[in-house]
Amino acid sequence: MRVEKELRRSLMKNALAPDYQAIYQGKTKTLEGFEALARFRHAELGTVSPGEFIPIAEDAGLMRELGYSILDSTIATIKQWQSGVLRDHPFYIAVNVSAIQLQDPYFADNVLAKLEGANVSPSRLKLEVTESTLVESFKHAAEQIDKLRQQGVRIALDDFGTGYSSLSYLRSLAIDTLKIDRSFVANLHENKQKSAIIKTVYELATELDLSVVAEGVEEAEELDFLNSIGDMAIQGFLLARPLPADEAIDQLPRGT
Ligand code: G
Ligand code: G
Ligand code: NA
Ligand code: MN
Repeated sequence: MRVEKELRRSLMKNALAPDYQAIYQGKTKTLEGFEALARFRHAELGTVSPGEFIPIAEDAGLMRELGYSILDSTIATIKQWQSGVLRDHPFYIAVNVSAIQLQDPYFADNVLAKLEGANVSPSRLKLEVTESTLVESFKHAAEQIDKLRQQGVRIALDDFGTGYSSLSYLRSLAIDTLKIDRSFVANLHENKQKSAIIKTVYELATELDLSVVAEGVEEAEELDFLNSIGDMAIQGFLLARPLPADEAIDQLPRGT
């Protein structure tokens, strides 16, 4: 109840800025893009994790507004970086989208209008969807996704491999990127099952012309192993933590 009330108040004040976690190409270590991760910082409640406040926002009917607030922050950040420190760099920022957002028949139109209004190219934005996002109303979600992709917004299938029908989504939905869930990445160099699964997912993605992001890379051994499989992008605490916009830029390697 307390979290809900404070969320409402923060939404009204526009006080919910996401953190940004850098994503790098595994072999070259060049910057590829970022993932925006919602953060709710409150003077008394402290930092409430999205794992906690997103279900509350959904139950309270605040997810639509929260989702647009995170998109607005992200688009403002893209606009700032593309004309500043990351001028001439083809970075993107990926935003997580929940089921409720994708059922809005105007979601794609609204996102595209926001991009246009900010003079930000749709290719700068990637949206991350999970199987559970799609399960609710696949047809409606797929329509929104197709519309966004037609204009150049890219789509990643997040937490890949954790659901029970990941493969059927690959058949029926046009996407750009597979994000291999971090449960497969943790200690993969010491685990035959995990390394076999990642190799197979990588081959599948390559056959389907999808790019791959491995999530939750924490150890140098994991990175080495992933690089031995092929060209993929790497996200994880080993290379970067989620940070507020200014800090995310400050910690980039020189010459990025
Ligand atoms: O940042 P963290 O690991 O605590 O995130 C926990 C969960 O919250 C993850 O599953 C992540 O995808 C989700 N999440 C983070 N930011 C957003 C957001 O802006 N919108 C939605 N729908 N989910 C988010
Ligand atoms: O569900 P989703 O994949 O969107 O969740 C991303 C979450 O993973 C974010 O909340 C982020 O904080 C977290 N995360 C990012 N990198 C790492 C990592 O290296 N290790 C762990 N344990 N979590 C990570
Ligand atoms: Na994500
Ligand atoms: Mn994920």
